[in-house]
Amino acid sequence: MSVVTYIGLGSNLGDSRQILTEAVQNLATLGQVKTSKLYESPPMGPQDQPNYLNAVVRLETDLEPLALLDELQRFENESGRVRLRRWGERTLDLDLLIYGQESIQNERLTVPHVGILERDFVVIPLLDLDAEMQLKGQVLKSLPILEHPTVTVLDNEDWAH
Ligand code: PH2
Ligand code: MG
Ligand code: MG
Repeated sequence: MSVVTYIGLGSNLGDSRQILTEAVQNLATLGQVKTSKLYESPPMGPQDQPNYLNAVVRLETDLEPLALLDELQRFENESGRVRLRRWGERTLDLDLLIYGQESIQNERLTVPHVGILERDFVVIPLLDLDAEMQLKGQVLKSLPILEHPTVTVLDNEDWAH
């Protein structure tokens, strides 16, 4: 039985656009994918780091949550992941944002991912993929953070192809 999941993609080190494109191709080996637009966003956390490229992928997969997390971490590592500090710069970050309707809390995983509703670089690409999405009882398109978005569109949904 396949499940609809959403994966957050971020990069602000190296050739971020190429790194995210390869990440989409890797995700496509796990099931059917659909990509959001590609965005540039100012860093959340330490300000002395480059802007991020961000996007979200909708992935329909048969993998169980922890098996999916293993694959995401494998892709991060295979991309030569460098991560210098908490909230700091990194070559590739793949976050399991949403897994079907499930709420998951264990040592390795919190789903829905913490902080989704406060991050326009996550909410805006999620809305590309499902304009009517609701999460934790909130209608995403009505969130106040969307009144003053900090993200810029770099490319349309075809950016990874
Ligand atoms: N990821 C972080 C820390 N800060 N800022 C932006 N704009 N985008 C990110 O993906 C991001 C961040 C750690 O995962
Ligand atoms: Mg992250
Ligand atoms: Mg992460």
